Amino acid sequence: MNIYVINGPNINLLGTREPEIYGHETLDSISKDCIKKGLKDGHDVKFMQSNYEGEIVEWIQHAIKEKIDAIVINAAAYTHTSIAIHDALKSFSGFKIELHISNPHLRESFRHVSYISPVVDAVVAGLGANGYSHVIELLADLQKSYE
Ligand code: CA2
Repeated sequence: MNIYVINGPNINLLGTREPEIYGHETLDSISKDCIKKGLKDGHDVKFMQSNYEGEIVEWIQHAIKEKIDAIVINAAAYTHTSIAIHDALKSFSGFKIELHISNPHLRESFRHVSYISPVVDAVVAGLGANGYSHVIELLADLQKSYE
């Protein structure tokens, strides 16, 4: 499978601040781990992070054009605000997983609404940074069970 792992604003700060919420791992180490685990199963995993909503929309459009098999998206704060990312994901017909490091439902009420959840196949939240590699490991099986 060709897999895009798309990360939204401030995820580049992982491992540098708020370790009690987001842990000690950096995005770089998470991405290296996922690429390695993906390769083992024959997946091509591409990691991306942007602080800009439009750039995330463009990556999703690129995934549509290139017929990428799956998108794993942690839209970060845009989860709770972005109709643009919702609309772009709706047009992507591959397998889609919304991922969060923390469980937003245990946090402030403004994090309880997701504009992403209605347009994805599955949501993974609260597994910490390990959630990324778990999802990559399970992706091929998950996709089959959702077909
Ligand atoms: O739990 C998640 O993965 C979130 O998507 C993270 C977002 C937050 O707005 C969502 O409600 C839940 C925030 C990402 C900020 O990442 C930081 C990492 C380290 C230090 C500061 C921020």
